Amino acid sequence: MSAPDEQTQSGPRAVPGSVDVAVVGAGFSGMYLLHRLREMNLSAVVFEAGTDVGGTWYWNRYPGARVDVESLAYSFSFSEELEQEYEWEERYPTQPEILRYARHVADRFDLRRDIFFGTRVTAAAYDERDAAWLVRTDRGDAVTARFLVMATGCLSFSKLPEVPGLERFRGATFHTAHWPHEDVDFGGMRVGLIGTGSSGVQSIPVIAEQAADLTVFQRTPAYSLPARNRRLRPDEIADMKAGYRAFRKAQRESGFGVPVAPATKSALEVSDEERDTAFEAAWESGSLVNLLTAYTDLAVDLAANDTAKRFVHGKIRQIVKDPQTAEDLCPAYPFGTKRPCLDTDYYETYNRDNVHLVNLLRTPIVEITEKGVRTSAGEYAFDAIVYATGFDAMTGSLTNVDIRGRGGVSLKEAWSAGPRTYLGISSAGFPNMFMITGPGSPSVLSNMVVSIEQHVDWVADAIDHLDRHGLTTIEPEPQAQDAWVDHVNLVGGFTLYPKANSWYMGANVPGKPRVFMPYAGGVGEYRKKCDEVAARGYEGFSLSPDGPAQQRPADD
Ligand code: N01
Repeated sequence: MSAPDEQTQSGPRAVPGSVDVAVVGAGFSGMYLLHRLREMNLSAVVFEAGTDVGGTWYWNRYPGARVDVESLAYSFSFSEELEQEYEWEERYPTQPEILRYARHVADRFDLRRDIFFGTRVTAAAYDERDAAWLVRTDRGDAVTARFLVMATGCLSFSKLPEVPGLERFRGATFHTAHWPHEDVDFGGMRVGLIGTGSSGVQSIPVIAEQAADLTVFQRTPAYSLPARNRRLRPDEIADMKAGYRAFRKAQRESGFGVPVAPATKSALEVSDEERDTAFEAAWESGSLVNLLTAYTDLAVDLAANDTAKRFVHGKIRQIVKDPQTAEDLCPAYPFGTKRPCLDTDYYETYNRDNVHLVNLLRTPIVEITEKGVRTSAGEYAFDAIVYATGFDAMTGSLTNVDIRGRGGVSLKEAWSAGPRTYLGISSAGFPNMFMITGPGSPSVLSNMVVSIEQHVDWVADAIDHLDRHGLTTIEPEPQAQDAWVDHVNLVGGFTLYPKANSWYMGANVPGKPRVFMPYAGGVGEYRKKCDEVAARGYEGFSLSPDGPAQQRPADD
């Protein structure tokens, strides 16, 4: 173990010059990892660009922001005391409630003393001679670490629309992923909102209630299901707390990190009435996964998927009174192939007199002007524009840090044709660097907290294994990585996911390689694979006492 020795400065506390592990990000991943590392008596430093813990839930403060996994399931399982003492209020908690939870965890486990807030990691370079990472920040810190862990989140590098004139607009502008910390009041304002993914779908009904007028610019409609959110009842909280161990086991063995009864029938083998009853129950249940998992083949067979697609289209046409608006809101791509949304009164909001939908497929945005938004049909004037335009997902938060592995090769170069990882945890050429919920792992196709805990535990155990066996470096073997990338593509290819232009595919970022990035094999199967790899002495990784000898510089 390296002892914190020489010090560099970052704010009032001194950043240690050398640690065992440098962690980037103090969201759920970074917080739990720090806790695990401390339990192992390793020295660690966490750098966080925000001024507090929480990651996603620190940045995404837009009106209506909630998680769409139930609170009692979207919570840490590593501490039974934490599970028992924490009191969730709502079925689907608001952003402030989740941030409160993150802060509680930070305080309860005394995490803040090793976290450097307001500090962004700008570069990390692997020194082959010393088998260590040199991590640099925007505050001038330089820290040497035996291990680097990127706990930077899958949806944290935000993007603006690729249209000219963004800087010209004279009114107020907002991005859902960088919402101000103080209250924003749209009262009396004409607001334009671009983007109808989860962030748009959640914020539109709330902004519509405040604004004088709201115009929504939609390029691709979302499939959105009603959340049926409510306050939790004391009896259901007590039941969950009494049965938490069995529930956590079921989460870990499930497909999405959310236990659901496995489907037994094809959507095409049942009568229309039976299917409608099942779909109606899923719609009423207020769940993100119940509709997609109602039948065995909805995610893999187009004809089966069409039945779910028609069902949701029917609901949209029933709710939205203006027929043209209803048609514009009906997605053409298969259900579930872009991330579905959970909403409160999303479709109902289009029945309000002060809400208008602009279909960008008919009239694309030409430019942002001083007054507002110009489409091919004309100019719309606004007092404020909200960009709900999403993220350079899964890879953006990794490739936009100047990470350089062996031979000075940058991660951006190494992934120029798409991300290449072994197990979504690490990448060949980047020894002793781990990613929490990286591309090639279930990550965004799962309850993130379940996947985060699994990765953090795996990484902590891997470091422990190295230390116990007198080993210094761990790095994927290129053949194992190639095989894993092929497997991820093969499994993705069995599903309908590649059929949509989604951020899962990198399709929302011009020029980004079109690759299905998450692993679609399910969190249970994936966990088994990771456990097997570890049990077989980290099969597919090269473990070395002093770094891969053949890679050492000639003068060494
Ligand atoms: O981002 P998105 P998000 N011109 O990428 C449109 C998680 N999340 O922030 O689809 C016009 O989904 C873009 O159009 P298109 C969740 O995993 C979770 O909403 O690319 N439009 C799309 O409509 C989610 O999936 C929660 O054609 C442009 C929208 O902007 C993920 O984060 C809440 C455009 C972006 O939607 C991302 O969600 C919020 C352009 N140039 C987020 N560029 C919960 O747990 C982009 N768009 C509830």
